[in-house]
Amino acid sequence: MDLLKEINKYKKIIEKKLEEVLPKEDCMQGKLCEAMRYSIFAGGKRIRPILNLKTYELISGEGYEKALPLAAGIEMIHTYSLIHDDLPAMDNDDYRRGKLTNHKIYGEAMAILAGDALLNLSYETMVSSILEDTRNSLLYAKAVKEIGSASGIYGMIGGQSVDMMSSNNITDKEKLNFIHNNKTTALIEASIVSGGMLANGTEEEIYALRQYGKAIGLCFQIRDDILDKIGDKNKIGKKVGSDESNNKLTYITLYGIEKSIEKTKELYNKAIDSLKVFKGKNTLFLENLADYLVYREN
Ligand code: GRG
Repeated sequence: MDLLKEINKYKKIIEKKLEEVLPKEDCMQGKLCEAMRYSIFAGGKRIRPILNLKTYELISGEGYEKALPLAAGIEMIHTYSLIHDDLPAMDNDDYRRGKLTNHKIYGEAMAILAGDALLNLSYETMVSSILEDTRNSLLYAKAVKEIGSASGIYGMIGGQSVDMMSSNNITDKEKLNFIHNNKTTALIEASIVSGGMLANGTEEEIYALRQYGKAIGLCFQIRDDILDKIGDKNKIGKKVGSDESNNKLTYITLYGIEKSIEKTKELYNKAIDSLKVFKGKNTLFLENLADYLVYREN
């Protein structure tokens, strides 16, 4: 299987759906729509929505179509979090994905509104499925609850808040795990688990997906920290390997590069192990994606 070809195929599917649900640039709200579109179409990898569609396919044995509203919603949540994370009040970044950040182009007030509008549109898009596909309402509702919980105080926002309030006490392993598990892993895990929930997966299947999600979510974050430190993350304006990245509490500051690389490999094995329950089903994409996350260069 050509993983990159498959990723690109699903990226296009997701981008078509995003195009369908996002407001057009010439809308009445003017700059707001432009700002929303700017970040949504700024070249993200679409890892989370791809995982959502692929997991739905794995568990349901059907095509991805029913999961598309969830996948689009997840990408809107992810994009809003990046817009807000880049704001001066948070990370104060000038560049993201090699392009100027949203507030650098549209100003802080509009960037806040664009993030808020994406967050609301995400739930409008996902909840529409509950109303439109009434035979599967309960499954959609379960999936949306999973995504909402992983994005809020008990997930991404909770992790971000603890991260912001942390001093750089590099011995605080428990805190580092809490931050990673919530800030980054929770939404990745929910992208995977919600696909399985919409497909009406068994308890055993959902458990296995959760374990897979936890392993690749953490692996994704550690790889991100490794790339921040040594790699070319295409982050113009962010000083790779500099004091700016040294100051942050990360796996690298706690364990060093070698041990962190070892940890990503350990997590890869865990992720692959958790897929063993899907005997007879095609888990090749999820296996290859775990491999890609361990070795990714951006
Ligand atoms: C501000 C509510 C709020 C939350 C912020 C996601 C997040 C929480 C902060 C982002 C900071 C960061 C760089 C985290 C490391 C891992 C991560 C989420 C990277 C970005 O995700 P990718 O690589 O991004 O999937 P692309 O650009 O491919 O969409």
